[in-house]
Amino acid sequence: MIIDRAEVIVTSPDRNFVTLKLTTDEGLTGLGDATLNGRELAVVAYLKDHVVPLLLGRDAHRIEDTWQFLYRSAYWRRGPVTMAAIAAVDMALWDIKGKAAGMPVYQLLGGASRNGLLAYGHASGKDNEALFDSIRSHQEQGYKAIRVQTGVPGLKSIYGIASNATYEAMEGVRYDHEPAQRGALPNEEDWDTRSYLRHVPTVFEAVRNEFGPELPLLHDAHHRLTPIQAAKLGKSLEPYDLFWLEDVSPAENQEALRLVRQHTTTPLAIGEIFNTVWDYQQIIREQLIDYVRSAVTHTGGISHLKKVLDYASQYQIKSGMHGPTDISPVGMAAAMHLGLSIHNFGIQEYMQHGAKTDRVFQQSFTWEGGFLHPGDRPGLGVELDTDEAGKYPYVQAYLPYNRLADGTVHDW
Ligand code: KDG
Ligand code: MG
Repeated sequence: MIIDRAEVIVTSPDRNFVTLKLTTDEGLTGLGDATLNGRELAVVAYLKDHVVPLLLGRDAHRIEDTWQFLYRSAYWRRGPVTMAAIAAVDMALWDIKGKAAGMPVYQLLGGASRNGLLAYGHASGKDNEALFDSIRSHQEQGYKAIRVQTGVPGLKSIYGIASNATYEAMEGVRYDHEPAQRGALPNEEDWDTRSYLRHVPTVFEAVRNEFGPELPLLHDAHHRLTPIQAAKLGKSLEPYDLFWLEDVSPAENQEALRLVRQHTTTPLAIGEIFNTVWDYQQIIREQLIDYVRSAVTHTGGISHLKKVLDYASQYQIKSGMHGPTDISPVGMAAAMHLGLSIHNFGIQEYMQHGAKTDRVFQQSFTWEGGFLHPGDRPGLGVELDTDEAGKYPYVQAYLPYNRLADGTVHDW
């Protein structure tokens, strides 16, 4: 079975998505997600100019060989653009293999290890009242685990808080939270670490008082803290029994996690901006984290992320795959098939896409009682409606960035 056609489809229903569509000489199609938030067109060029010409005529069944060929023959390894491009090819080939076999991809990965995937949603609010409403609304939607992000007194806008503009753009659907803003320049946000460190524990105390001890709660510090600040936060959140504390310090410094670990028993999750197993080498071997946050889309696809997670499983480290709105329904489906099949599944992040996105990507997954399941359609179970996709051309959008009160650029 030969790869006969490869198309790169860019569409922006509610936000930008990049999708690779492969077609075989037997007429089977496979989809892969190549969306890299705010840098989408770099992956489009990488795919169109350098990958598509190499794929045509290749055996569609040789997934591992194609992965190794794309990774090693480029010479320039790793990096978000390269690994998102390879991920898209990998996902599309798994999709095709599933369709050829007449089986959902999770069956090809070893079959289901559980009945469904516990998922967490994003609750947020500028103040505790708005936050509590958001938590309640997530519980009404069935979420059994909830990420809590909150405004900080004195800061105008901050990561993770849904805005009214977003509600309007999403036709009134609560959408916590879409960080990429359409426009020619990135939005500037402000940041103050001391206020944040003072405020966050008070919010978790209030949430525990209101919602009780059972509800699994998560929080994302989004790479903003130094190791010692991260240690302090982990320690101050211990009484509130978090499911995890995410990205406490910039992820590229693996060693920083040693210091954090020495000071706190709050479970740590990291890795949404990692691309390969090499980024995890030290923190997995030294057991410095509890959850692997990579998305299938940004870590070289199902084949490579499975290797990372198999490695992690030797140390009782579990999956917590990235699933924000910038992971397309194709990338989400790939995460669900992988998550259902591995033994060391932990939790799946699940933000719901908007109605327009759901019209472009027809999906077969189910979401019931707080659990996801990829469905039993052959392949990944997602089809792309090209007419719908064509209605929404690419729109320039950037992630925001942070400045401190004195004007210094800070991690966002
Ligand atoms: O594109 C950036 C987002 O995916 C990221 O900000 C979301 O941190 C995030 C999360 O945990 O979902
Ligand atoms: Mg995150």
